[in-house]
This record gives sequence, structure tokens and C-alpha cells, in this order.
Amino acid sequence: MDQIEPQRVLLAGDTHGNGKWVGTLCKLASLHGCDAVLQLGDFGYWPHTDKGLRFLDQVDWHAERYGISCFYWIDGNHENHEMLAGLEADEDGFVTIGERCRYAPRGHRWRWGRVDFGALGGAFSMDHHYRVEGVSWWPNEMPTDADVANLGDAPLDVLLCHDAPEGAPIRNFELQPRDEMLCSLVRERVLQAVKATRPELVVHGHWHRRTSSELSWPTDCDGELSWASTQVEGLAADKQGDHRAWAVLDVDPLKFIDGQAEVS
Ligand SMILES: [Mn+2]
Repeated sequence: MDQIEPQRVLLAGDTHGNGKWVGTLCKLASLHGCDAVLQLGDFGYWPHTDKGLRFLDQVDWHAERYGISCFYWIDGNHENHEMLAGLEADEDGFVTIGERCRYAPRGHRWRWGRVDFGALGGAFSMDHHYRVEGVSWWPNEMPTDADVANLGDAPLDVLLCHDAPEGAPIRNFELQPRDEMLCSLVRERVLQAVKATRPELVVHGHWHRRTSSELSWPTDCDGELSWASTQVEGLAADKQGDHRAWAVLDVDPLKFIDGQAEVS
């Protein structure tokens, strides 16, 4: 695979193994002059099933068809985390999944242009009660303190996460107390990563809705109280399947551009 440094990428929310939607995303990427796609987890890495294997073929096929150099993704909660853990990263820290498909593991950092990117995938499955371990649910779905530590505290420009940082708007669900605890634990960890890396932009998926907010937190600067802030953009999913589920990112200089309703 030719590795090119993307100048402009299409950001995409959850795809859930939906090959048809990935086709639409690659087409949109091409229409908007994007070199690559950056997908924010619940990609649909299920190579233990025929459908999952077919999906990986479809990703490569659509990327090639629309001239997309690479479909990059971070992990969500609904991936086969056991198989992901068995894969080895390339020298540059990405994991090659297919001809034009690469996975950015939790804690991975990379630079395109003068822009530093970081990945922190994973989340808690609120629907785990309906899932079967090893078939449709895997332990290790949640980002750990070690993952946050691996990401480190050097400044980032863009942090890509599956879950939202605590404090950003999400959707309200009635959860059992234990589930509620785990659900917020993940968001606390993402917030910790945000505070440590102070990115200009955080983009996430997971909640299947389009949200936009400015997240601020107090910092102690030489004993003086000051404020740090970041732009947080949550993207919708294949279930929504429209402009809310994608956006365009100009890499250098960094510019986030909303998905356009009139193009589909
Ligand atoms: Mn999802």
C-alpha cells in the first residue's frame, strides 16, 4: 500500500460493519476531495464471521473504487477485541488490516503535516445484556488507565475517541447503577486524556447522534487559575446515514467542516 500523508480526510461516525454505508462514505470522501477516511469506532471488526470478513473486503473494494488511499479506524466497543489484540502494529504504529484499511490502536499517535493526531478507542456496551461473550461482546472493550497513560501527555491537535469526554453532551439512557458507573468511568478516562493532551479538537462517535460543544476546564497555571478548552464534535452513525454521520477535516491548517445535507 502506498502511504500518502492525507491533506484532507473524511471523518466518519460508527459504521457497524455496514458495507453499503462505507461505500457511501468513500464516495463522499472522493466528492469532497479527501485522501483518506478516519472512522471513529464501532467500525465492525468481526472477522470471526463470514459477514465480518465480507465487510473487510468491501472496505478495501470501496476505498479502491473511489480512490481513497486508506480507510483508517479506531476501535469502538463492538469490535472483536480478542482478535484485535492478537494483531501486530507496523513500524509506524498502525495495524494493517487490508490493502487500504488500517487500524489505529489505543494510545497511537501520528503526525500528518504539522498536525499531531492521537487515538483512544473503546467504550462500554450499554447493550451487553443482549450480547454473548466471544460472539458479539468482548472483554477489554473499555479504554483503561494504561491506554490513557500510553497516549501520554504531550500536546495533541486532534484526539480521536469512540466515546465522548465527560462533560460533553451525550444521550440520556436509563441504566442499571453498575452499568451507569462503567459508562461514566469511560467518559472520565477520555476526559483525563483530553486534559493531559489539550487538543484543539476532539472527535468521537458512540452515541449515534450529532453533537457539537466547547468543553472547558480549569487549569492551574503557575498558581493562577486559568481555563483550557477544546472543541468536541460527536458524529452520528450508519443508522442515521446522513450528513450528521460524517464531516470533513482539512489537516494543515486544521479546519473542521460539517457534513453537508445536500450531498449524499
Ligand atoms: Mn455504535
